[in-house]
Amino acid sequence: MIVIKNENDSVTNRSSKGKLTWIEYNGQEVADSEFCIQFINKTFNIDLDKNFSDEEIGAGRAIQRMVDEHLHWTVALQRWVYDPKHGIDVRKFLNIPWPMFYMVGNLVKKQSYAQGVGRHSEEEVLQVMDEDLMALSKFLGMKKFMLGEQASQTDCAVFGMLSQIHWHSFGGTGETLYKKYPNLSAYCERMKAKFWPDWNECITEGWTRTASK
Ligand SMILES: N[C@@H](CCC(=O)N[C@@H](CS)C(=O)NCC(=O)O)C(=O)O
Repeated sequence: MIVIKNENDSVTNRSSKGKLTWIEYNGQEVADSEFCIQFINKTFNIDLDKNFSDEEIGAGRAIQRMVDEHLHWTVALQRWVYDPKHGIDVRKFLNIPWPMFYMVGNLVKKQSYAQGVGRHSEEEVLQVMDEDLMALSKFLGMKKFMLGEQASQTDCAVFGMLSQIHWHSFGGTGETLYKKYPNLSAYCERMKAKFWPDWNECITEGWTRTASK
């Protein structure tokens, strides 16, 4: 495994595209997680998909798109709009001030409306979220990782999104749906154990402390 030394910037600093995620490497900015992965692959000569067939890579790509461009919006709506409406205090766990909380909630409403998912009713959004989770669960089946015995690029996207539900749902609706699929929970724990042995040093416990690593 290659370990690239890195330092976190403030989450309030956005990329030139106005969003997170972005990286800077030797003064060069790369914006959007997809392009960050491609840049890291090229710069460090990494091919996370080398163990897989074209068909597997193609299916993995489709899964990544579903997660990044669809499941993402349902998770954002659930966390920032629906759960707070039902009295689940996401703010307390994320340790952020009320004005920022409302700002993000309004942004999510506006952006998800423009994207399309936010035009559905809450019931419909939760239904399509459940369908995405079920698709992930069925695709994963008994495998260790999304494409097989080895982790691949697809796992970067899938773990990134599922970990938001697994560790950051605070008993909300997303968690209730997610818990219907125990192989997804086991998968998150497996990814954490394999790739983040230093997990506790890297997290801030909802911004209540500084990460030591
Ligand atoms: N496809 C992008 C999605 C980025 C994205 O939606 N980022 C959100 C945070 S999860 C963001 O920066 N939102 C702030 C904004 O839109 O102003 C990626 O994977 O980098």
